[in-house]
Amino acid sequence: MTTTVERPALSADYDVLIVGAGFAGMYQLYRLRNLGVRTAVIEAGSDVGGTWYWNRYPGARCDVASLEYSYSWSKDVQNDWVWSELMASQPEIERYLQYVVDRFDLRRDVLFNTRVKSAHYDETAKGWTLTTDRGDTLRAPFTIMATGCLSAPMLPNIPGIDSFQGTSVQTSLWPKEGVELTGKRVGIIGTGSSAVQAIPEIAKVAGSLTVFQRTPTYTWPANNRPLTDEDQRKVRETYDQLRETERNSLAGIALGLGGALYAAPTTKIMDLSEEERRAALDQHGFAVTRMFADVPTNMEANSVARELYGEMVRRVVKDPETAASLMPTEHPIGCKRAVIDTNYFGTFNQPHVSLVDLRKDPIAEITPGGIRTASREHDLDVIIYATGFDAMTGALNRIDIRGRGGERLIEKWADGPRNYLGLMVEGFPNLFTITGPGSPSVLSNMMVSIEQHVDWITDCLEHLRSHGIETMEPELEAEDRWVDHVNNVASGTMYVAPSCHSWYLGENVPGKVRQFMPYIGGVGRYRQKCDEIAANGYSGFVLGKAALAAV
Ligand code: FAD
Ligand code: N01
Repeated sequence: MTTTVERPALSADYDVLIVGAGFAGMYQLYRLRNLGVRTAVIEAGSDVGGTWYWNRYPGARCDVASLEYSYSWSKDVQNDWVWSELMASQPEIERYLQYVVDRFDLRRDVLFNTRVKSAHYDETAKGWTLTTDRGDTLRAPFTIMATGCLSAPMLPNIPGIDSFQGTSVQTSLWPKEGVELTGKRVGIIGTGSSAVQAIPEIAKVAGSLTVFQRTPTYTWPANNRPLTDEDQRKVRETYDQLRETERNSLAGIALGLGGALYAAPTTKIMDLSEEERRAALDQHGFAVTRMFADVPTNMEANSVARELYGEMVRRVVKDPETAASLMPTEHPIGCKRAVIDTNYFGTFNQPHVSLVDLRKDPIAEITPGGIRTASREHDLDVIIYATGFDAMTGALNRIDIRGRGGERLIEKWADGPRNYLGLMVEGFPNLFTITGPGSPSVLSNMMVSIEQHVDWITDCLEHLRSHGIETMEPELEAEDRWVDHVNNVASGTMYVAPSCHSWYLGENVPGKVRQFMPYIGGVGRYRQKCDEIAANGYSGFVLGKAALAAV
């Protein structure tokens, strides 16, 4: 059920402002309301959902089992909600969040259709002033950015992009009313997770589908399926244990439910004979490359796995030229975010689906009638941009955020994001970021990381209130140490290999400095660190009026 609410009247007395009404913002609102804290949420969209409100493209679904990619904080919700599939589709995930929001009556504190333009720290008032695109000014001592890591859509800078006379649409801004694709000549630019999910679905209805690929993708079968009563019963019996395992794991995933982020394997591909490798390929198909411990860490093992992957592409894709173009050759397996699919490669065997390999035949321009590549014009009715996001820092940098002394966050982060624990930034007191850079965030089941951050922030605010502390921000040394630690643990891994180009590194955004943004240390270890810091009276943070007055 979706309940339309009037825009709530603004108050002069907020304690905390939250920006964003996705899974993070809604759980944060719930926690703060229970503390009796006066809170408003500001959301650009017309409803809750965040990622699952904006990304409505055909085929959109999660790739972590929904029984795990769901809130754990309400046992009632956990017991009452029934997921229909192993990995739920966008409409079901959106419905789920709407159900939670209705159940706890959360909408009444959200200002929808309202985008925060600026957030400035006022040193005299010791608080934040936010302005919006609707002319609002909101003030509160604390602000929490629940603005999302994959919420700042990227449109490529291709000449003529505005000249197209047909329908242009981004997967990440897919209109609620849908896009007419039936019988149309559809072109899609990009072959990341969004495109890989969308392509097989669009091929089912389009008159023709042309895929414009710059970098081929390693993608693994989703093995999605309907969930049985037996599946649900088994999980419900051990839910508490499962959630505890998630919280202390590497990637926020417990064993045995499937999804893209599997348990760490132990066998090494380099220990297998050629015959054994072939046998593994016959048995496991594409998934073979994810089953060996040395593939993510040893370049030679990675190359062997790449050969097997290529062999698998050739087995599935009938046209040898298309198969060759679809085979990733330049980057190692595991350096980019895992992609999962349902019949991605098989889709290219359909006569109305074609691939344009942009490495051989680059896009020259968008024209009124379609896309012109170096070799020819492709006439299209619809162009879909599945071209990704300015990840992790994009949503924050699109707000004019200024801290002490008017320092701009975008300038502080000009050489890459700097913060403490991914939670707070030196020079920006009383500003929290949920799943910010420098935290496990996008390397995990995000639901686990979101809940951990919301709980930590809520406990922290309670601590500040009960100790009469007005301000909090990281010490510069603590921040520097944390940034060094985040970089050190990532160095030498596949993620930062010179041949790797990924949004984790910010390389998809022109001008963005190459820095691996999430924290690779694992959600369990990270949680422990955050808890220790809190237990030590928030070590590494400067607390209170007196300390800050001296800065
Ligand atoms: P979001 O859901 O991104 O919500 C942020 C909200 O903030 C948005 O609604 C946005 O409109 C709002 N906002 C931003 N800036 C402003 C502003 N200036 N003013 C007002 N409002 C603003 N993660 C997983 O762990 N597993 C998955 O299977 C998975 N699948 C994904 C599939 C897709 C297609 C995408 C794009 C991401 C996926 N993710 C997945 C990551 C996903 O983003 C997170 O799991 C999670 O939904 C993030 O929730 P959030 O509330 O932190 O942010
Ligand atoms: O974006 P991407 P996405 N010309 O950045 C191409 C999550 N997610 O929206 O690699 C031509 O991965 C670009 O090419 P290249 C998940 O975390 C999860 O697909 O830069 N091509 C690439 O192919 C994911 O990682 C799910 O050479 C251009 C594509 O566009 C993240 O969101 C589903 C181009 C962008 O791929 C982002 O995924 C969907 C240009 N000018 C999303 N510019 C799940 O299944 C860009 N490209 C859980």
